[in-house]
Amino acid sequence: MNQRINPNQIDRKLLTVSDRDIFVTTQKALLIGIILKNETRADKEESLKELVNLVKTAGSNPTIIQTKRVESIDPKTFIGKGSIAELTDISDANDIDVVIFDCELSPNQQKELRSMFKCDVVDRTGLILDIFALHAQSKEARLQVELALSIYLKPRLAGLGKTLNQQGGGIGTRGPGETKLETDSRLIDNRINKLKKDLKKISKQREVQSSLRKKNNTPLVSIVGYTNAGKSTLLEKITSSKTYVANELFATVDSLQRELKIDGLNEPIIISDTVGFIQNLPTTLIESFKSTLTVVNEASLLIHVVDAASALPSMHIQTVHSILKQINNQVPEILVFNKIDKIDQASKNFLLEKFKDAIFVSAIENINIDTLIQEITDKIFGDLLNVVVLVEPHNLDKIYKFASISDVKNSEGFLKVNITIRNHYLEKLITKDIVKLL
Ligand SMILES: Nc1nc2c(ncn2[C@@H]2O[C@H](COP(=O)(O)OP(=O)(O)OP(=O)(O)O)[C@@H](O)[C@H]2O)c(=O)[nH]1
Ligand SMILES: [Mg+2]
Repeated sequence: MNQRINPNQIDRKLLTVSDRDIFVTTQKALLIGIILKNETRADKEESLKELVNLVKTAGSNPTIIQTKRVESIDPKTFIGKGSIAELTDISDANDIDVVIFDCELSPNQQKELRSMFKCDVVDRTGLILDIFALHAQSKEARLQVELALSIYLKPRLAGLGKTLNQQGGGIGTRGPGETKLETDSRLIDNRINKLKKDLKKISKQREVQSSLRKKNNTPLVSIVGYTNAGKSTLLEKITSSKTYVANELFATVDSLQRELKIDGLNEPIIISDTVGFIQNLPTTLIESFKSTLTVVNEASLLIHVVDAASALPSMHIQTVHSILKQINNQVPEILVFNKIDKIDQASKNFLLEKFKDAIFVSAIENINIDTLIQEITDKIFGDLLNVVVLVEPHNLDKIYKFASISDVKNSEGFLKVNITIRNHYLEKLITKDIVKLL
């Protein structure tokens, strides 16, 4: 069993050495925000705040935060020599264990920076991969994370050299659960191929489940959204089930499905929770998680959850839309602003004005959850209609399952029945010649 580990108690350098070494002090991290040409400090503020949360979630301590303007990217070191000299002084003076850049570094840049800082240097991608490794629970998620990490690590192995082999790896070099990543460059390709094969097997099983669901015509709704928007909390609230909720980024890495039973309808709706999105989500992760993300593509409806209290809800919405586009998703969505208990009336009015079709809820305070369930039901099963239909007497039994009947009259060998029914079922009964509309 993969045991959940409290990230606040992990020292990454020692994690893979033995269980005894897990509970030691946290690493001190120096965070470096990057402002590129044509970008403003304000543009990058949110990204840097996010980096702080990512570092905390990964179990390190964001001890010092620096921002550097980069006019032109140095192919060897990303930031210029002057800035590096300044930052290495800060790192030395503060006994920093890991330097984290809020950008993507090439394997060579990472190697060069490691030797300059004389400690571990990690980029945003490495950090996100590390959190995925920490949080992956199911076999599939763990294989997917290991695949993404192996692909990321492969060109970086040369730069890690002895450090990695002796210490067992830092952020971005540790496998999911207790797995030790393959660090021998001659063997890594074999491992990548094996992981791909194993994942293919699991995705075949997923296909079987999905075709069963399709055969039974069970509707599937998928919850998507930016990380930490409250997707798992909402799933828990809607379906009255237990899921893992935490104030961490990427608390959910596995895809999870729950049934929503609706009063008066005899078919459940399957609601799936999945991994959250973030700006600059590493492409290797999207690739490796493709099969988990197929659930999002197979859904007939998306619930797109947005944290109403976030500083940049529009940026979060755009990020989610652009990742959905990358996986060729065209499923219609209901936009849901969650955490409205955290915002004041003025902010709510602003969002109401800007996003007229959205639903505003609080999963924690149970505000408007019924409205959301109603909206999901209406979208999946169509409107609730009150109609009079003609039915042959022997077919009356077949209607009870789908409709509530208020009045039955005889009419020239037929029954004239007044029913209340969802459009989805009415169409089904008409196509099967069980009822005729009057
Ligand atoms: N105030 C408030 N907090 C909420 C609400 N819904 C969720 N939260 C909190 O937001 C944090 C994230 O919730 P999750 O449900 O784990 O969010 P998620 O979208 O599943 O996050 P990831 O799986 O990490 O992408 C937790 O601390 C929740 O308690 C809400 O309606 N109001
Ligand atoms: Mg979650």
